[in-house]
Amino acid sequence: MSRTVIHGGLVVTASDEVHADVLVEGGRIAALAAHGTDAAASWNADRRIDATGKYVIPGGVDAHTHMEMPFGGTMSCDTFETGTRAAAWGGTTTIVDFAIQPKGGSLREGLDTWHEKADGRCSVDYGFHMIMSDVNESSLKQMDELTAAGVTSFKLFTAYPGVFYSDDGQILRAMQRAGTNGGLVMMHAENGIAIDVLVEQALARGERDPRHHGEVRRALLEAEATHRVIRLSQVAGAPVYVVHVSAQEALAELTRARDEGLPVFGETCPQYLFLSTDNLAEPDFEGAKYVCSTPLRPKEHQAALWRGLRTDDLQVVSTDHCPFCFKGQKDMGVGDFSKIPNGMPGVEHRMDLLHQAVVDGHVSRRRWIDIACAAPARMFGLYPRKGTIAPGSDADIVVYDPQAQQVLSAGTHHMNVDYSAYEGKRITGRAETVLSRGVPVVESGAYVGRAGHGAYVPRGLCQYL
Ligand code: DUC
Ligand code: ZN
Ligand code: ZN
Repeated sequence: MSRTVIHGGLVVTASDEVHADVLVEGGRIAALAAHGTDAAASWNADRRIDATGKYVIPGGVDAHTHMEMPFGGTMSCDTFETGTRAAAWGGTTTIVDFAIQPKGGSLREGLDTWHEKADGRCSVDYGFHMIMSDVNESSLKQMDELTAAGVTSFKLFTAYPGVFYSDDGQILRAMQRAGTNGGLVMMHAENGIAIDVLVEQALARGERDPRHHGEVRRALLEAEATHRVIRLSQVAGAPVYVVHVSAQEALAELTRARDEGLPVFGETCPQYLFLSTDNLAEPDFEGAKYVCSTPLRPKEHQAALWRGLRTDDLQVVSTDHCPFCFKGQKDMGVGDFSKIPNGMPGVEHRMDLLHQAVVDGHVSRRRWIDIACAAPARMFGLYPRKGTIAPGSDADIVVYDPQAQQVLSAGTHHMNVDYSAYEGKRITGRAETVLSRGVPVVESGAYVGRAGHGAYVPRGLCQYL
């Protein structure tokens, strides 16, 4: 069995910061020992990685991606191959992507389709959630089967009428079912029925630019839907996880419910922490690059989101990586913002942007690892296999250089999309070496991985309950 020692670095997990050497045997972490001790010095190894002056952190867990997702009349433009390679570049070693139940079809059919897309193509490990686009007697029953098979979370939408939308009765039934089989319902919380009215009225007034996407998807309509799904989950006696929270009013609903002691959880994404409606208002249709749902909000919301991350009212930062090229995809909505495919690229930059947040003083180093690695792993039944550095855990390890300087750009990123949402942004920090189950996928700043190394990971139940 091959042995690797990572020595001299500062091991940072959600709970600790220690100067320790890490012994990797096969694909797992075998031991940690304080740096400079006889124990660490006695380890023989085939490979030694010098992490002096670097952080040794768990590989990132991005619990919200959409590779090759058919949406808005087109397909998100990262495949599992290109998207997981970009993830590896940025120090993310596990993604959880969303398989989709076809309308009128079964959850199993959706899952099989997503397995076909991913199988043999991924650079890093992956799991699946299931989007339920047709909640009925049969699909409700299938939730039990999927939960037992390691797909333990189900996304429903109060948005996108006619596409993914579920009504309150369907949502309640799915939550009740999850309450009995241990699954976790994830909610896209925006009042899609009301939004569609506002879209129609805005277009009729001649408001057709990308910025109107943000205006019609009102913060109050996110807050209203967030309140509703929280109360439905309370009635069902089941937990709920609200995805991509962007409005401070929606966060306030989560905070209130958590103060009441309810098992409600929330995720936000880097785009809501670093970007704003100012980007949506960029001229010459450039704002389309930032069209996603929930939408970007005015800058003032960012402070509330950072505070929510510090106070644990938000537990997870995922990307909602759903890239569409500016040319040939986003431009489907020239002259009509409602036809712009919703989604933004980001899987490569989450770890770096959140490290920048450490540098900027928004979160501590350990909280960085918590929201980007440990909490998503615990939330989605992957812990402690993923999300930490401990004996027995998968050796998904990043040697992170906290001093490295980089400038984010479409010219240098590895996602298969023709723009960067963070073009020109300076970042302090960079993943230098990335191991996936002990195998190098990025080494000294070069990709050395392989499509097909990444394995499907069946997940356990939410570990927050
Ligand atoms: N929001 C997006 O912006 N894209 C994909 C799906 C979603 O809910
Ligand atoms: Zn969504
Ligand atoms: Zn999404």
